[in-house]
Amino acid sequence: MEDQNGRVCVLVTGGSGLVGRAIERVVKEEGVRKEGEEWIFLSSKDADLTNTAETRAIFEKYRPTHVIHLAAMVGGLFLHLRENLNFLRKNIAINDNVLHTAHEFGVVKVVSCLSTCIFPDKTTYPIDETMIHNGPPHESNSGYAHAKRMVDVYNRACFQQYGRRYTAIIPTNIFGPHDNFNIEDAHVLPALVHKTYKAKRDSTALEICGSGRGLRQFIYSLDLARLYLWVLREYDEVEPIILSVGEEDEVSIKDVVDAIAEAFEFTGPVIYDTSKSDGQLKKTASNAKLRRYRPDFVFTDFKTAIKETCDWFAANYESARK
Ligand code: NAP
Ligand code: GFB
Repeated sequence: MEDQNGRVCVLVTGGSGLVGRAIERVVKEEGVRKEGEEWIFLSSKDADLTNTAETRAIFEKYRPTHVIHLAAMVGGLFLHLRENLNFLRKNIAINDNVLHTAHEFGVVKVVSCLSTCIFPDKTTYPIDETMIHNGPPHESNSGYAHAKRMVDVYNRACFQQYGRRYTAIIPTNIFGPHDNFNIEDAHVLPALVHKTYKAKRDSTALEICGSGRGLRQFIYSLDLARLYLWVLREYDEVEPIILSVGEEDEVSIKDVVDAIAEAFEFTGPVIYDTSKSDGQLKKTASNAKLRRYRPDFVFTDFKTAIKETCDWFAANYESARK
C-alpha cells in the first residue's frame, strides 16, 4: 500500500460520522493499522470540503497517500424531501474538491462512498454494480443520488485520462453507534431507535412514519468498516463494489420496528402513520460480487447489532447526535 517513498498516510474525510467512527474503532482495536502508517480522521471543523481552498489546505497539511472519502451531506428520506437541491449542490462540491485535489496531490488511491439508493428506481432485481446509470433514481433523493453517481463518472474519467485507479463502495443502509439519531432528519433505523427509547421512557405510543412495508438491507457500521478497509488494501478495480448483506437478509421497516422494540423491551402501542411517505419501497441489491472476493466474511447478526446500537444510544443519550 506504500507510495513510492514507502510512506502511508490515510486521510479519512467525514471521519467524525457514523462510518468514520466505525473505521477509527476497527483501525485502532483490530490491528488494521500497520507499523508507521498515519491515519487522520477529519470533521468539518478541520476543513469545509465544499470550499476548494480549505480542501487544498488540508491536503497540503497532511500530504495523504490514500483517502477514504466519506464526507457528505447525509440524511433520511424526510430531509431529502425537504432539501433535494442542497444535497445535490453540497455533495457535488465536496466530491469534486476531494477527488480533484487528491489527483493533483498525487494520492495513490481514493475509495469514495456511494449508496444503494442511487440505483434506478425502475429496475429489475436484484440490483448490481453494472446498473448504476441505467435510469433515473427514485425522485425522493434524486439530488443526492446524482451527486453520488458523478463520483463514479469522475473515477472512470480520471482512470481514462490519468490512469488513476480511484474507486468507490456502494453500501446499503448503515447503522450503529455514533449515528445521527435526529427523529426528523435521520435515516430510519436511528430515528426509530430514538423514538422507541422515548416511548419506553415516557410510556407513550410509538409512532412510525409510513406503512412499514418498505424493504431494506441493513449493514452494521463495524461490518462495513471491516469491508471498507479490505477494499482500501486489496480491491484494485475502478468499478465500484456493493457492500451489503445478502438479498435473503432484506427486512421490512416493520421487522426493524419489532427488533428495536425487543431490544428496548418496549411493549406499548405501535401506530403506523400511512399519511407519511414510504419513499422507495425496495432497492434490493446483490452482494454476489463481494461474495466472489470475500466468501469468508461473516456479518454480525442483525438483532445483535440492533441491541448493541440501542445499548450504545441509551448509554450515550446526553452526547449522541439527536
Ligand atoms: P454522517 O454520520 O452524517 O457523517 C458525515 C460526515 O461528513 C461527518 O464527519 C461530517 O463532519 C462530514 N461532513 C459533512 N459535511 C461536510 C463538509 N462540508 N466538509 C467536511 N466534512 C463534512 O454520515 P455517515 O452515515 O457516516 O456517511 C458517511 C458516508 O456514507 C457518506 O458519504 C454517505 O453518503 C454514505 N452512506 C451512508 C449511509 C447511511 O445509511 N448512513 C448509507 C449509504 C451511504 P461533521 O461531523 O463535522 O458534521
Ligand atoms: O433511511 P430512510 O429515511 O431512507 O428510510 P431510505 C425511509 C423508509 O423508512 C421509508 C420508513 O419507507 C419510511 O416510510 N420510516 C419509518 C422512516 N419511520 C421512519 C422515520 O422515523 N424516519 C425515516 N427517515 N424513515 C436513504 C437515502 O433512503 O437510503 C439516503 O435517502 C441513504 O440518502 C440511505 O442513501 C442509505 O432508505 O429510503
